Amino acid sequence: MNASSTPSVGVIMGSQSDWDTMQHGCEQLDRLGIAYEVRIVSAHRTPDRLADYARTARDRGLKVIIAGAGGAAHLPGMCAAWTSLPVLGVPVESRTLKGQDSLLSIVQMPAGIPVGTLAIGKAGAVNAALLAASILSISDGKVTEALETFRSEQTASVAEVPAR
Ligand code: RP5
Repeated sequence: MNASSTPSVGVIMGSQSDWDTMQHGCEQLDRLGIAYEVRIVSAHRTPDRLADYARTARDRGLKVIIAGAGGAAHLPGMCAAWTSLPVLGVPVESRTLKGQDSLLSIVQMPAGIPVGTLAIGKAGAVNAALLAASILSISDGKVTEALETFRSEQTASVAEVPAR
């Protein structure tokens, strides 16, 4: 984890069990050199922790929050209710419904309180980190550079002919 400077991204998740998914987003933030913090914050098991976290987030210097949750995934929406920072929701793949429940819980926010919803699982966690980087890049040239380098390297890594 990049702990050398004030975190600009808050990565929160509803349970320890979400870490297997959310770690991929954290690894992407590491690759881009973006400082972040990680917390377990449950909308229903630790509601006061969530309120405190989200209400103080902007004053503590956070600029974007990535929230991952599974099942009846209230966390991103409730977090967005407590802060006007951008909140990116990652639907964690649930055991029973394979994350369809998480996706629909997060994406179907009523008009007025938005949550930017990503794909279910690892792809969503990685893309949440990349989207957070895009948001930060508006006012941070170092992040812009890191993001463009990542994209160039990704492009260069794609073979033109498939291995057989
Ligand atoms: C949600 O319930 C969490 O985000 C997690 O994805 C899901 C299951 O939690 P555990 O029962 O594994 O703690 O709140």
